[in-house]
Amino acid sequence: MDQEATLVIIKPDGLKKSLTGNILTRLSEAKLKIIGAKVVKVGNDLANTHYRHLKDKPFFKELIKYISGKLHGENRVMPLVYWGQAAIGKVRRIAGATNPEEADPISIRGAYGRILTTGLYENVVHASSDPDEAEREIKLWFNPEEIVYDLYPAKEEKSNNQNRRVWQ
Ligand code: DAT
Ligand code: MG
Repeated sequence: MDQEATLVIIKPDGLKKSLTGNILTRLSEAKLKIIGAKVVKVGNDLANTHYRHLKDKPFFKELIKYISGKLHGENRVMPLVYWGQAAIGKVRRIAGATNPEEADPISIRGAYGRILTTGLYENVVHASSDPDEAEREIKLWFNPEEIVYDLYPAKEEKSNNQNRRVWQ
């Protein structure tokens, strides 16, 4: 299995419950490298683009409120890029199943997630599901210069008389 990158997002409930340290400790079991990390305020556009594949689901509106912090009064998430052998599968295993009640109790979602009365799964972390989604999501959440490896082709662009790198 090749080296690959995957996106993790610690969701607003993870930040509100001060779980950042616990989550990073659990993920460190995978022996992957963190090659990008930041704290981001999530607006509607970013939320909708990130979850665009779910826009026809009955829980979509609630999901957008959740990821953009409106359920927690906590408009912050922490995206991270992990890199290494079979990174996508390793992180998904440590994160646990989508439904926190079905997730292994020692997984992150099994230990810290819950189902809201609206039916939404509040499951603490996002983890990319496959290589195509990982690439789409990493390019959505990070600029090339925010990641320490050259993961995907990028190019110089001039904006406001300054050069910056953007994804090709
Ligand atoms: P995952 O986050 O495991 O990749 P997904 O991409 O299918 O799962 O869904 C994105 C998020 O939407 C998920 O983390 C929690 C919520 N969700 C998914 N399926 C749901 C369902 N059937 N009921 C309620 N919330 C759901
Ligand atoms: Mg998904």
